[in-house]
Amino acid sequence: RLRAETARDLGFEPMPDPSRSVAGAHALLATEDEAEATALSGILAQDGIVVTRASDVNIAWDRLLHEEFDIAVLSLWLDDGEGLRLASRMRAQSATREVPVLLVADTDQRNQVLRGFDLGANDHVLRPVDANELRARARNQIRRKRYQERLRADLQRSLEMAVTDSLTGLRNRRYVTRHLEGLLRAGGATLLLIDVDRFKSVNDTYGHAIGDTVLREVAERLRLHLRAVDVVARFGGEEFVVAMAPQPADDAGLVAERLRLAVCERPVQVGDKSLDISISIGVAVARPDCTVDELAATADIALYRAKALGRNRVEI
Ligand code: GH3
Ligand code: MG
Ligand code: MG
Ligand code: MG
Repeated sequence: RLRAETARDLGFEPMPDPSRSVAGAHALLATEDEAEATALSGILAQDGIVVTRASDVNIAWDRLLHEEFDIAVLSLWLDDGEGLRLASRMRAQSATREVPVLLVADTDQRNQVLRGFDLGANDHVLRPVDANELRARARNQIRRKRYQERLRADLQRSLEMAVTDSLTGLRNRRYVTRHLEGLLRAGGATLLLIDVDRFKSVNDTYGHAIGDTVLREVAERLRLHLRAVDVVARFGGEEFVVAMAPQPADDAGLVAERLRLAVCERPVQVGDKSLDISISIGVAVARPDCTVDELAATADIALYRAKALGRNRVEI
């Protein structure tokens, strides 16, 4: 488990921030009663909430679909009880699913309010509406919704980081291993194992930072010369892999040859330095029931042969 400090360093908030202003939040206010609409708008405006009014269910739904809201304040009795149906419709549609619903109800509508919770409403206020209560409940829902959005964005970012190699921006070893497992389960895979030639001497001659720049440039050339369906990853160190659908060895050899040329055809420019870089590639086509490790081992044998035969070449 992440320590709290680590989580904070990574930008995760432990909970919604109760001191955070809701000014600028956008509310949909749907009530059939003009006077109530004016009164509730005025109350919400005290927190800087921008209110869009809707006097019936159709107008409300249209607004919800076409504008971004942080909260929907719905009169339960809207169009003779359609308020609840609107709440449940909001939950059924992805565009409105995350918008909190605050019901405005009469004291004798408690049962409908309870049903409303089952349909996805988040909170309620009873008439006569107490200004401070409405404000507090609205703020609470808006903050919760914004927090949820942040968590979702953080999760997305974390997932992205978990599958990305930070030096090159390519997929990482973990990802490509899973991807290969999937390809093998689905019937087969082709693997290119790529190793930069005499890379140690790049580091020794020019330093590690320039070595890193070369790795980024090699990664970019590989990426540019592959189809979007082929997964290219940094496997570790100065090794890369390409995972492709099963195909005849000769076809895979042509792809590998294209990549080899893309790397060696023109020097890598780093500042005023011009470096001749090349790669060797081992190609492996999966046999039935082969595992990722077996596929990688086969490609490794081919790669070793490419190195032994002089480097800057493809072996199958
Ligand atoms: P060969 O043609 O046989 O592959 O020779 P080589 O020098 O590339 O092989 P070797 O495996 O001996 O050296 C690989 C070098 O790659 C060693 C290591 O310092 C360097 N290396 C590994 N990871 C990184 C990295 O992330 N950045 C940099 N700059 N260098 C790295
Ligand atoms: Mg190596
Ligand atoms: Mg080596
Ligand atoms: Mg090498």
